[in-house]
Amino acid sequence: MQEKSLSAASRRAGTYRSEGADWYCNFTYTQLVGLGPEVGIHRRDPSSILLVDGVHYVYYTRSSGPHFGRGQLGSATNKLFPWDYADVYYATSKDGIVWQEQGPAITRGSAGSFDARTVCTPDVLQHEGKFYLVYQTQSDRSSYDSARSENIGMAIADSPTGPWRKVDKQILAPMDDGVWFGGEGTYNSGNFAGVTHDPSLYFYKGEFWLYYKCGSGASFDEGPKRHKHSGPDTRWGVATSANPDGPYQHSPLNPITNSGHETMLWHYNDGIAALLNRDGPEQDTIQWAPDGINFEVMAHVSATPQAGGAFRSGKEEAHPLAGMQWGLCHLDERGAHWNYLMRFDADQRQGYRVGFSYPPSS
Ligand code: AAL
Repeated sequence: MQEKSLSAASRRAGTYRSEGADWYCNFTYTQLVGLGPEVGIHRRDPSSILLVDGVHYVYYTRSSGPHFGRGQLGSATNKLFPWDYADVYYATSKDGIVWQEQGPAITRGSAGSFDARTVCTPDVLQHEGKFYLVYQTQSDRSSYDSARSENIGMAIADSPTGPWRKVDKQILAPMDDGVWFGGEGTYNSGNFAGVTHDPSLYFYKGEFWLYYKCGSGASFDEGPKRHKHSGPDTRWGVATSANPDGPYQHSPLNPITNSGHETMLWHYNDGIAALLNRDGPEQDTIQWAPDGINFEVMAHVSATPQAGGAFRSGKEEAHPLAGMQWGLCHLDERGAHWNYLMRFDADQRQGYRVGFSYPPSS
């Protein structure tokens, strides 16, 4: 038989693997009661969600008052971002829709400490009767330049309501700034600022695995060059430790993704699955790594939740997407002046999958 001639697009299509419909979903969004839009208050970057004794818990960044943008870099007093001069608050809910803000879980440290200026973007892990909060910190330094002023902090409690005991120093500092891997004209060219943003903590293979956003474009003064063809080239790293509070070792394979902004991951099939949203050539994909490190694309998805924190049901092995059936995410300043939280649900009704419950039950 004569070989069919193929367009460039069809030739390319032959190089993409199909992992099956079970990895694919749409997303629906629901307004929350209690954590929705509020003039004067930013709520954003929600943690994973826990269910303890019939009550859901979420931790998130909360700040008040206006912010003035990166243009104020270097100013000692101005609030630059919605997550600047912020604290970590928590809220509870029976049904995942109506939430009651309970107050602060973690507040900024005293002047001069590594977490003096802001504590934000938390995640939470429940493990063997303890609760571990990890979060971004900014010291007293007046600028968010590539100086080593942003780190990851941890606090530990016996209950999701606290009291939280802060670990007295950062548990992870950024890798050095650097140059990607060469490949002029490819996505691996250019510089990056080493950061440790969006920490997310898991207990996996007998150790604590701390995923984070590890590269953020290039140094800020490089301007538009930071944005390659797929948006800011954020990527993720991981660091592991035998103990929850460290010392953590950055993986020598970092970065372990080439895309993705805020982290959201879950256990599946003895590996780790991830939703990579909004930035990079593999933006808006669901990926899976059999070893937690070497990720492959399983599905391309759209309208992905921003800064999602998934409900940790403990039943993640039931289905590829059981670890992110629903959760909270934020609408940030691209969509709302005062940032606020929303609920997302993974919806497979259009995939005709039988047996995937929608809306999900906890
Ligand atoms: C987010 C996260 C980190 C950034 C900022 C606050 O959504 O990527 O936390 O630093 O924006």
